[in-house]
Amino acid sequence: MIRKFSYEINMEQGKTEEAYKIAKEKYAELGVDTDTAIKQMEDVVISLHCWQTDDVGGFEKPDSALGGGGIQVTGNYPGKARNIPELIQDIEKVMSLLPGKQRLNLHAIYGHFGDKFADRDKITVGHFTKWIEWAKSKGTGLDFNPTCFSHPRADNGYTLSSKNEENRKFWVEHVKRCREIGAAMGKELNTSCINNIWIPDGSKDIAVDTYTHRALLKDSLDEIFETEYPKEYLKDSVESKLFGIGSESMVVGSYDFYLAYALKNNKLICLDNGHFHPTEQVGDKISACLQFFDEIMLHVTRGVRWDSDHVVILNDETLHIAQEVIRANALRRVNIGLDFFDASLNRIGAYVTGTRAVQQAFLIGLLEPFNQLKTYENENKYFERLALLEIMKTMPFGAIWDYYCLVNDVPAGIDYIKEIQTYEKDILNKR
Ligand code: RNT
Ligand code: ZN
Repeated sequence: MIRKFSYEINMEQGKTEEAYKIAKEKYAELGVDTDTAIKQMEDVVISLHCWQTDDVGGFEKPDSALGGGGIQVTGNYPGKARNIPELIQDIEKVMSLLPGKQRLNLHAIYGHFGDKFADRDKITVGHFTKWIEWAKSKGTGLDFNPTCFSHPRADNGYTLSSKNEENRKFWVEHVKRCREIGAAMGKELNTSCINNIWIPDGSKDIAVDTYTHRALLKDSLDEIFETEYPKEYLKDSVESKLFGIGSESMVVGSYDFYLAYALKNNKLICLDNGHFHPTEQVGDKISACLQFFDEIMLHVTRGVRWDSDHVVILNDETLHIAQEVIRANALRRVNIGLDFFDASLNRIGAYVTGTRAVQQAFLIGLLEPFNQLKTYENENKYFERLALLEIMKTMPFGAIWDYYCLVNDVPAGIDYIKEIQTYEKDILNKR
């Protein structure tokens, strides 16, 4: 943290507290208790996606890099994490600048492989024991993801739905091992690990035998899920997509496919809001899915035109997702993960900005006068409902957010920008 003289801190703290007091009164006029909202933020646990620190490269081999799979990272801003110690350093920096609680979401390519390469069908819990130890020491949970891309066996665009039986088996084995690793994480850490399956399978141009590919995917998943783990250790989720780079015309793991599969097989559905048509709203899917699923998983991201992984900002989409979770009173049923990667700006700054945006969206959701809005709605008072929703947009939310940061002992307002600049100068630029 940047050092400040104590009188400066006291002054700033005083101003933050004063602004909070006034804002608290404003919200109270609308029947909203800001202290309660801040308390409820304890249930907003964000699973940090480790891959923002190194452009989804992973550490299987020296100089591993993201290859294919319908996702792409652009930019070469200096300071990318080149190994696990650097990644941990970055993650800990990110965590030190975030209020609230976090978990860490690892991909299979982030194991401790040392100089002994282990192919994806050979990874074991042993490659992740150090991560488990790290998580224990931080008191945080871990989530996990098979890595079904950046690999020669994924080169022709198909993995779990491949017609090449040898390749399909290879990926089935990989995902099975990932579940075993995830279950070990959950068991050791006393908090269930979500193992989220996303595959890049699809076709750039018109595909005709979609039926067979989807049948193969179904068979692969059935085989993968044959082993059952207690849900206190492991939860499985499946992530759909509309299209990707190189899979523009057909994606095997579409929303219809996974929604049906997950429901029928008691799995979680993972909604990545970058994976739908731009006029579709993931916010609106939440109360629908929650009628049928005990829990769902989110990948909060920002889609920009054809790309699904820009740094999250506090836009209407992020807000709508958070509001719908809060309105459904479903914080404990919705697992909040992040998914963005951008190498064109300070990665750690982007990471903190994106995560804070999600946290802000949830805090705004918690500060909504939901009962009043619902009453208007029930009474067909639609002008009043609309007016109040509009009024909420100009409420002094910033003062509540700053206070929330203050009580969490993390920089409020613009202070984290300086923190990131210092980190860049002292750490990132020396890599
Ligand atoms: C890709 C999916 C998937 C990945 C990560 C790295 O479109 O969103 O979640 O981004 O597994
Ligand atoms: Zn995703």
